[in-house]
Amino acid sequence: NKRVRGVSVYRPFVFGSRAHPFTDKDKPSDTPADHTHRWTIFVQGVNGEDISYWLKKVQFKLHETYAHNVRSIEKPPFEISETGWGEFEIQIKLYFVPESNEKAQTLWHSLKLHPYGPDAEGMKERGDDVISQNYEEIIFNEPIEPFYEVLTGG
Ligand code: SLL
Repeated sequence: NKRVRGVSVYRPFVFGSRAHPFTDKDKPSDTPADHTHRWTIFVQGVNGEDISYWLKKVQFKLHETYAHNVRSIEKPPFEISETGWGEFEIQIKLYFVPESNEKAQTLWHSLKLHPYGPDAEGMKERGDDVISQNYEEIIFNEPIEPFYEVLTGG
């Protein structure tokens, strides 16, 4: 398969976490006593844009305190929801569609459960969700022709 020479294709996406502190009222009874939050780690398009035409699978590697801590999601939404008590680094591995012939790429995200920044106290009092997310762009340098067609709708 020939590469499209001199061409780079950029695709934006967002990855990160949102976390919600349990209150006595909304904590499910089957949740372990020491779990304080429900959280979600996600990879998604900007403004809900579909990214599944280039992203095939996302593998999230959670802390070893979680059962089956390596989890793969093969279709959107590319996300995992869990409950827990602690913050940790999550490894996120992006696998691209087979036409791309591209190797998987690894990202890291620090799961945030606790409010931070200037309004941390206010957020805590109100029980606001804690959102920590990054905008990223993946760059496909000189994609092979079939993938270039997939990317550009050719
Ligand atoms: C810490 N280094 O000590 C971190 C580790 C691990 C968080 C945090 C587990 C849940 C379970 C959970 O919240 N682990 O019981 O499955 O802060």
